[in-house]
Order: sequence, then C-alpha cells, then structure tokens
Amino acid sequence: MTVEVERKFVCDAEVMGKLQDIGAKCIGQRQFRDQYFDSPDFILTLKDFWLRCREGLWELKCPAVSGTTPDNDTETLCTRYREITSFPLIQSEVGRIIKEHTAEGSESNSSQKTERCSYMLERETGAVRVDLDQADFGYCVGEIEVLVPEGGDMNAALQRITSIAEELGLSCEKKVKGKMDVYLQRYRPEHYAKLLSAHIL
Ligand code: V4E
Repeated sequence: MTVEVERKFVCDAEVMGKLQDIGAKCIGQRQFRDQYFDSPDFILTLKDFWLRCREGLWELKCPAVSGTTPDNDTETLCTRYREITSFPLIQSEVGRIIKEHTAEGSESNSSQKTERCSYMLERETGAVRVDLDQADFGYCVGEIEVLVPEGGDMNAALQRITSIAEELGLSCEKKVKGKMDVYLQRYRPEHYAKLLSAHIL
C-alpha cells in the first residue's frame, strides 16, 4: 500500500510555461470519469474516506496518520492519503466503517470528468510527478505528487514536493482546493457545509 503525498496549485499559463523551463517531460494525456460514493448521511467523507470508481477501477483514499501536527508551510500545504486499490480490501474497509455507524446502503453522489496532462520531473532525489487537471465543470488544478511506500520517508517526500514548488515559482500562501472540493461546494452545498463543519475540507 502506498501513501500519496500531494500539493495542489493553481494551474495557469505561467506555471505551464515554467514546467517546460524546468525540464518537465510530458508522459501522457488522458480523460477519465470519476464517480464518488458515500452513504446518504455521508459516513465515509465525514471521516475523510473518499471512495471512487475511475473508469472501472476502485480506489479508497484513507487519511494517513501523520503522527505530527502540521507546523510548517510544507506540511500544511500538502495532503497525505493512504490509497487502497484492492477491491476486497476496499470492501472490508468500507464495511468496517459503515458497520461502526450501523448505517445501511450507499449511493453515488457525484460524477465528474477530467482531462489530465501528466508530467515527470527527474531529479537526483527521485522523480516527481505533476498532473494538470481540467474538470468538466470548469475548474483547473495542478498537483505535485510523490508516492511513498507505507513506512517510507515522509519528510523526504515533502522536501521533494517543496523543491519542485519552488522551481515552479509557487507561493506558499494557502491550500488550493481540489476538484471534488469545488464540485461539492458548487453542486452539493449541504454535503459541503457538513464537511466544513467537521473540518474535513
Ligand atoms: C482526498 C480528497 C478527495 C478525493 C479526491 O482526491 P484528489 O487527490 O484531489 O483527486 P484526484 O482526482 O487528483 O486523484 P488522483 O488522480 O491524484 O488519485 S476530495 C477531498 N479530499 C481531501 C482533500 C483535502 N482535505 N484537501 C485537499 C487540498 N485536497 C484533498
């Protein structure tokens, strides 16, 4: 199992130009549709678990226990999620969470299509991936991403992300919203409000 460490950024023409300047290699372009699932009373997402099906492949993003309270920009601007992609493991994990709450059933509550351009930056400390996403509801976001094997060196991953962010000239101001965040804010305001109250988003 891997932990996805990620920093999102505003994707504009300037950053796209910078990506070329710092030697990013385009490794592909694809479109995909994501369907996110939750129970009618949002049991999963209110615990920060995100269940989705992307073009037939299931994934559960689970909050990774950091062990520390974020105390610097690097930690605050980056998210960490454990990614489960094995369907039986997803079933047992979701079953466990739902059972804890004695709720029944689940329903699809969001569907969005993304066009993604992916880049790779080779550095001495390892390769770093950058995705530029354009969602069908008119939101663009970039992501600098490093995958860390569970128990791997999280600080090194955070440093690699920060270093690429600096090369791209990104400022360290505040967290940039993801596609799902913006989707919920625009189209599922009741759900979004609950996630804000629970400090999930
Ligand atoms: C984890 C999460 C959500 C699920 C979507 O995750 P994300 O990585 O944004 O999606 P995507 O399409 O880039 O997936 P990938 O292709 O990288 O697997 S929706 C909200 N969250 C939590 C969350 C958060 N609290 N803060 C930020 C900045 N992002 C996500």
